[in-house]
Amino acid sequence: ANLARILMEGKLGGTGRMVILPVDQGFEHGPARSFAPNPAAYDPHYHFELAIEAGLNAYAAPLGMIEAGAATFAGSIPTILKVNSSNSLSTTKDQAVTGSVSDALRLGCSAIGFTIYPGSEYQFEMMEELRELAEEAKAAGLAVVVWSYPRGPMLDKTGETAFDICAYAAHMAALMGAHIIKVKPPMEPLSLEAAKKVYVERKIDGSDMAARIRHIVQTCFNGRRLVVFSGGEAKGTDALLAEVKAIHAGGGNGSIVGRNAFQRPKDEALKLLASMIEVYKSKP
Ligand code: FBP
Repeated sequence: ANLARILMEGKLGGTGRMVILPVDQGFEHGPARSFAPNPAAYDPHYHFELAIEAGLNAYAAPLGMIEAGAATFAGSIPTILKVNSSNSLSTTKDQAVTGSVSDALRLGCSAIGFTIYPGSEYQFEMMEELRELAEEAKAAGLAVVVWSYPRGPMLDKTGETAFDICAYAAHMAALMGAHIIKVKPPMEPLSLEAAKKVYVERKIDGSDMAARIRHIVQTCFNGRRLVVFSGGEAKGTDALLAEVKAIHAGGGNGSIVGRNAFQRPKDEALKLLASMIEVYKSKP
């Protein structure tokens, strides 16, 4: 029922496609890097209002952000409580557990959100934490959203978003029981030597973004799980919409876009989100 709440909400309700606003960048990158480009975004209410006015499917944030808006906005839009977080002051590729299933229930959230870093020295601890929290969340009827972001000693910056690595990370999130899987848009080239051979031999098409998205969806149980793609650092409207069109053409379920939305003035953000929704409503 909680997953259905997310899928049925907003302007994309009932289409199987979704756009979600994630605002955990204050934790992950710090407040100045996140909110100074649009100071209105220091206010947690701003993000609830933006997500509601844009007609999005859900709003995802850490505990403090959801608590600060709960009294005013509870029930107005499905929320995803981000229950772990990293920060840019740390040199380790790890996340601390910063919220609980009982917090999510108390705040009327529809889901918990959890980040794993496949490839990091701490990946197994993160996966074990996810296992426990996901079991508890599902027992309470909450959906589970997993941010699967590869990083660690064997991956350079390009490797983190390489096609084979993204597919591997997405598949692991599906295996961990995620209802919604969030990865970065997959890029060329392939990263692992072994994967290069397999991908070429098995003729897995990674020639363009839509083909790569199609493969990521395939690795998430052939479309039996929902896959959404993040927006990344602020970029131009045309570049973002081109990516969204490729996600849609490749059968992805949607976008989870933070900085590209809340770092713009609100009217521009609303315009951009409306254009993204139009793409997802169109025939792929
Ligand atoms: P953006 O659209 O701003 O990229 O948000 C997506 C997101 O997953 C956030 O939820 C998270 O804070 C951020 O990206 C993490 O990015 P990174 O780990 O690459 O710094």
